[in-house]
Amino acid sequence: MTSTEVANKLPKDFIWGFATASFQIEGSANVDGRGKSIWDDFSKQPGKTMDGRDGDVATDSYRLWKEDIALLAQYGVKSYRFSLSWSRIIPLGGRNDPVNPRGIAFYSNFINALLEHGIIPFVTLYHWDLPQALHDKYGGWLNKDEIVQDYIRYAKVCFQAFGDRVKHWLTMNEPWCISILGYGRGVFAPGRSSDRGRSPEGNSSTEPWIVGHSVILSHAYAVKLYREEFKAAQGGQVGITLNGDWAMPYNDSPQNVEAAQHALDVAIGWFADPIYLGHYPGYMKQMLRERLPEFTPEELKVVKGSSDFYGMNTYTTNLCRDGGDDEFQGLVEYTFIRPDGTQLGTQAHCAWLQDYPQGFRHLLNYIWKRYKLPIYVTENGFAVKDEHSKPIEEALQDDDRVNYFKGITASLKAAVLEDGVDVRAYFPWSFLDNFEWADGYVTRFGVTYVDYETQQRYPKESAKFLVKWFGDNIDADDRKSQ
Ligand code: GBH
Repeated sequence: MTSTEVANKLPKDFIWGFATASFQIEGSANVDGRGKSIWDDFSKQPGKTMDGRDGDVATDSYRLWKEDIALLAQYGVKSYRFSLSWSRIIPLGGRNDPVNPRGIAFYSNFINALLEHGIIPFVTLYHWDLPQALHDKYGGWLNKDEIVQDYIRYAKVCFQAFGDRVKHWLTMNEPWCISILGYGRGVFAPGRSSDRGRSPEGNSSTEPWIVGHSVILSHAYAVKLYREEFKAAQGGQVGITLNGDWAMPYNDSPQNVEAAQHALDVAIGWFADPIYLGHYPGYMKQMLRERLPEFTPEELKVVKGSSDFYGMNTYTTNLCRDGGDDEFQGLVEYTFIRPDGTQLGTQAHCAWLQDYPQGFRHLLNYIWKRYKLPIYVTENGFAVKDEHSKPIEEALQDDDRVNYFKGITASLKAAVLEDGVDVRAYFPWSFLDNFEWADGYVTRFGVTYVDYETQQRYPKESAKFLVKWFGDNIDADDRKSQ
């Protein structure tokens, strides 16, 4: 490129690929020495998933992993984001419990096969599947002193076993979801909540904040370990990935402008502010007072600066109005209906998701200005309304998802090339339709259709769109010689 030419492509080392998580795809729950995770029994309890189905088979990817990698290679992805199942690697989870060699062998072979296909492994250590034994023994994330040590040991086993080949690590997926959905709303495992209709145990006003604190510390001490004992030899990067959607004031009233910031403080700042800035957001302290745990000065030193990059999972935009009593949203009400009665965007299958690509560009700018680190977008995607009840041929024409990704990729390019935001990676969610947690198999996020009767995979139009878009919009190595 000559100096007079304006860049119109993403840089050549931009990483893109698709994402998944262990419990959502693997199945083979009782195979090769795997221990149970908190999702195994939870998903089998009546009423916990929309279709009453569990994760025992999912997309059968533990057995079909070679086919999955062949499809990724066919798509031509540069990278694949997947997560490790803690209870396959350490069936009972704890720091003195035995490591399962068959669990290590599975992921080791998987990583080797990715590398043989030239696909960069992007590995999440924890995507919500806590070993059941740790929950039973001491309450899992509720017990800071125990869980931090057990998590560090798990991380160490993974760095030792895979770190010679894995150079991109994510410690945790979406701590807000772990805390709020698991211990506040009680809709995700372990399902604790103050709502006694939902759970015999739990305290939604205290437990989520305790859990969030444990997750931050577990992340931070695992990163410290990586930096002190592995980074020099292995040379990888390690960080956390946070969920968070753009918050837009419902109108320009000062209360609603402030409400939008409060929404961001609880959705994102709760974790990002301590990790990148070294303190909980002032608004969280004001809202929760003594219910918000405190870091010791020694802990804070470990927490601040504990992520090499900003890992971002984002799906939608919420219009924000001051009020209500939902602390999990910062005492802010969310809506998709504008003051003039129009909808923000196309409605997805899930109530919480509408398509509003401008919000993605705003969020990238907000994160970049506030946290000042390169951004890896590790999840972003759309579930087409009623896709599960369409015949396959129709489901493959996933126009709403294609439009979603058209909007998002345009916003991504504008953020990088016009706004100067340093985005280094983009992973659409998800590689495959899969076990969508409390939605069971009703909600489909895949760019690849999975026929659960046969476990056949069929690329949707959205997969074709994304493959072509990234092929066209990343600078080729040989660009200079053109
Ligand atoms: C991701 O979370 C997950 O990482 C992934 O495993 C999952 O399959 C994917 O989304 C699709 O859902 O109405 O209060 O219950 C997305 C972030 C944040 C989206 C919480 C749903 C619901 C909030 N999620 N949100 S609430």
